[in-house]
Amino acid sequence: MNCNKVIESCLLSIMLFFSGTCVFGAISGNVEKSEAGDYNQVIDSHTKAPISQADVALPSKGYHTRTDDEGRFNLGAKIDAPTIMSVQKEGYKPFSLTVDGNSMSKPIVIGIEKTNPHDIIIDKDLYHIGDDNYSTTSANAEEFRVKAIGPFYSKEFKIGNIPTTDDVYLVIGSVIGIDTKMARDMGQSKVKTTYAAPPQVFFNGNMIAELNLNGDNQQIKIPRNLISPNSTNQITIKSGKNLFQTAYIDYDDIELMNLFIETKSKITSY
Ligand SMILES: [Ca+2]
Repeated sequence: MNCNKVIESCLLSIMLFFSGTCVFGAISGNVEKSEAGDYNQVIDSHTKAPISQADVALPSKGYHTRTDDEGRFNLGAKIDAPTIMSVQKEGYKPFSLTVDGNSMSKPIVIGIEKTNPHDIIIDKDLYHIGDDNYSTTSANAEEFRVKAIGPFYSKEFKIGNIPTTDDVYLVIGSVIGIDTKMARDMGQSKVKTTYAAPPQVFFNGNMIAELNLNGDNQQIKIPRNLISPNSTNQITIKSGKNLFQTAYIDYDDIELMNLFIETKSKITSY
């Protein structure tokens, strides 16, 4: 393996896309730049061993493949706009990365991480939230191949007993299509004349974050007093409304993938 530089995907995306809740050094995966002449590969981020039979997909394009015995894979689909790519393997945290034709023009090595005992995978599927009514200049509009589930996503899931010494985070693996003013100002959305309110994230009915930008590995700290331990908890993500459409309600159409709960000990070693 000729890996000379490790770039955590969080770092990779945070510079351009991130809204500011990311915690460095504690993310669910990373992308290692490989030297030219290599191939796409999935490895264990700690042991660096290749991972065979991992599922690699571009869900919005309906494209699926698997890594071979050396962890190698080819993307047989043309990527002309930012698209969510996912890598899934039993025993590992679900991984996703927003890729485009440029980022996939050179081979990449993706390091995925084993799940921790307290991690909770809420959802590994891709969802389109909104109303299927969007401008062709919207951020990532050309990638919306999955029918909208409506203006919000909601799911109940069990949380066990989390040590009081742990901080708890909701991690959104990837999100594309957000057309907020900030996304427009950052060049993520090409919509010139309008923008939308940010999608809102609720935990057990309390708003814990607004998503202003598209990107990967957005980590949102969940206040401990909102968590019901050893019980069912609920996550809800509501799409924002187009703030310039008064004749009818136009929800911002977004796509998101990979929701999970990560816990981190407050006692960290650097
Ligand atoms: Ca819409």
